[in-house]
Amino acid sequence: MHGRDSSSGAFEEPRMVVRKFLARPQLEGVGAVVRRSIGRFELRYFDPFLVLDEFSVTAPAGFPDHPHRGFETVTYMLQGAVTHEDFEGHKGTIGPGDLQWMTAGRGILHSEMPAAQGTQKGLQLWINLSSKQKMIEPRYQEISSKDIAEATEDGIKVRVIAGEALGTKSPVYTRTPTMYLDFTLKPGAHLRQPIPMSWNAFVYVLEGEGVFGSSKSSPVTAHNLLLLGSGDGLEAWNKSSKLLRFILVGGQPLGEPLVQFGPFVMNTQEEIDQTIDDFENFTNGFEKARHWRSEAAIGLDL
Ligand code: FJE
Ligand code: FE
Repeated sequence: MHGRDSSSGAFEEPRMVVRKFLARPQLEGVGAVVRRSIGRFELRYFDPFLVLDEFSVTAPAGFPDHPHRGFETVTYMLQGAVTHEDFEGHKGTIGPGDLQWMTAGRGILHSEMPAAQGTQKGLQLWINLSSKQKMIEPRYQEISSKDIAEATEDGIKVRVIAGEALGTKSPVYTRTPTMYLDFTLKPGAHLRQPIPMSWNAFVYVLEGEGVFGSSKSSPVTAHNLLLLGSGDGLEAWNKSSKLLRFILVGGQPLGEPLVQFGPFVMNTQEEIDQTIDDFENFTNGFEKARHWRSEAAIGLDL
């Protein structure tokens, strides 16, 4: 076969695993536990990805009122539910399998708190925005589990959060071009998934054990992040007797300077200074932060 046909899973140069990180639990927010892979000290930034957290939160722990500017947060629920409310009055609850793709742009102040008994689990990915898009109007894309595109083929199930797989496309609009695929492979299944050549891409294992890159490599278990090297696709195998579940995420690198101060991500120190000024003085997108507190924070008397 000649040329490239991304819809049929054809590619020429499989990507190998170049680095592996085990994400261990740490405390974030108020009493919440996250397994942070991207965004920790040894892996500050994997352009365009700033943070990948596998979070676990049980009331009264959570992520009360905090701001964001200059990037997007993508929250994908695995178990339980999280209620979010922001300073514009946007409020909602996302449950198992639901997705919230939030473009913070010039500024969001919000809370993200448990909405059910027991432990709420999910993934939160922070995707950087280009310098031209950092100050755009905030926007949400929310997709409930039943509306997330799914495809099944030869022992492989994919939920297409962003991008395309097995001929199925996600309706999510990505400002920084991104693919985000949730794969479940039955025992014996073999996946071949195209990835654009120039993109950075990683795998994060959620459940079971998988063989990635080369069929001879050792199996990788849950909570491991795998950075993929150059190439135009991923090969993965489930050689175990249990289900294998992992996400495959890829994005077009921005190649821009990065200055981060917590939840503010800009290109220069000047822009960060301006952002702190805007947040303290309720300007340039933070106007509504002046008189706002979340109902969650009021209820907890924070
Ligand atoms: C944040 C610390 C934080 N990972 N996963 C500092 F914890 C957060 C934050 C989150 C977060 C929220 C959810 Cl729902 C899931 C998360 C970090 O809110 F924004 C800063 N700045
Ligand atoms: Fe947040």
